[in-house]
Amino acid sequence: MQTTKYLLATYKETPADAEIISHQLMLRAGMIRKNAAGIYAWLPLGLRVLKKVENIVREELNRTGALEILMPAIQPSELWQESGRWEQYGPELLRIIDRHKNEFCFGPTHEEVITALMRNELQSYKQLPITLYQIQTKFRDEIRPRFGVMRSREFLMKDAYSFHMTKASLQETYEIMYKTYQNIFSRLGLKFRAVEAPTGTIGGSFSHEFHVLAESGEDEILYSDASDYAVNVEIATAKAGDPSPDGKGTLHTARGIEVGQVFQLGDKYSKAMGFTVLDENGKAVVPQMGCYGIGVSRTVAATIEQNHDAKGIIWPKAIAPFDVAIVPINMHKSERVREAAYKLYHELTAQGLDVLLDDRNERVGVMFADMELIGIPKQIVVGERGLDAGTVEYKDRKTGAVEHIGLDSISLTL
Ligand code: 5CA
Repeated sequence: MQTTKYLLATYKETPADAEIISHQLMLRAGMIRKNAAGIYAWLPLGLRVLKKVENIVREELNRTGALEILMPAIQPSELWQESGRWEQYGPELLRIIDRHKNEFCFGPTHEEVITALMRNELQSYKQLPITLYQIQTKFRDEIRPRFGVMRSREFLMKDAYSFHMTKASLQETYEIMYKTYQNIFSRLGLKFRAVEAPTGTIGGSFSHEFHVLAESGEDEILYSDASDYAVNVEIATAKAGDPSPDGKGTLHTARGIEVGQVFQLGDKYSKAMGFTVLDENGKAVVPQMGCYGIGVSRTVAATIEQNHDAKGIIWPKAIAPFDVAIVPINMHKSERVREAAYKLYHELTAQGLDVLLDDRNERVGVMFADMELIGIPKQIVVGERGLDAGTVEYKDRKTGAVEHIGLDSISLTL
């Protein structure tokens, strides 16, 4: 991609209404734009990152054998009446009335829809266990949408639902999903903690949240300094300084951003909605259910909270919008620089890399500042002086370290 053909919508000023760094940087880098309170458009640069997160989530879910589907965003009230949540959910549920005066809602989550779907599709124990998932836009009419896409009203979620004949089978899938979440957040390059959690409006008996550790996090967690034990303070019986309940280490507090949550729902929805399958003896059994969510759009913001400096975003390699930026110095005056920059651009692109060539007729300082703001992990600077020596500058966004690398071998470095 060349910047002159791209929508590089960066700006220098810190937006007045953005309180936390990820929100400020997502606006300044030209990733998102506000449409209404808690409702955002994703610009090309932001969407590249969102899609990369989505793809890592999809790859890891597919690896477990979970099946991707796409359910409707708009859901009929009848299903929510069956589960009892039409009354329970309160004003966070955006209710819609159609021209025939039928009531609907914009789905904040999909337990009702998936249960209604599966009670028609699944008849026999032979079809279970099964896990289905989707990556889809949700709407929650949050009382206080804030921090950009971190706590928005419209957001992208991966939600997965599993169905089982026994509690043991549910436990098995729950553990696989837990492990899968660890893989996903590790691949994203995040520092995170799995935390015992309250079940809230989703319900069920047992739950873990996955928290990206960050000062701006809305949740407080207690974690052991000597084991994996951690708990959301909302349900903790211990406090900071106490010995960890697992007998290992001492508890400390930290702040976290909840990027995912897994639940053992038991038969809450299957029972309320009259869903049964036949077991080996032909007896009707109410399936056990689990559900597993990841806030895909929130994860993008959480990643920035952990990966930035005074100059801007520092993307982890796995989800960077571009792998490398080429910054030619005075390309519009030097044919030699232009030629070398384009040659490199075509070579690296052919190599399968996402390359951004800054071909604007701008001062080099402006180009550097933009590439740093949008957080491209590697920068290649092509200039007359380097070319005299047959080299380019290869700069690491995170450390700022610069290497002079032979023009002929740069493609091997990446
Ligand atoms: N049905 C289950 C998961 S299958 C569910 O809805 N779980 S949830 O309520 O925990 O939401 C899943 C994830 O969506 C959360 O962990 C969080 O990362 C994200 N999320 C929830 N509310 C918002 C919001 N207002 N803005 C951005 N992300 C959100």
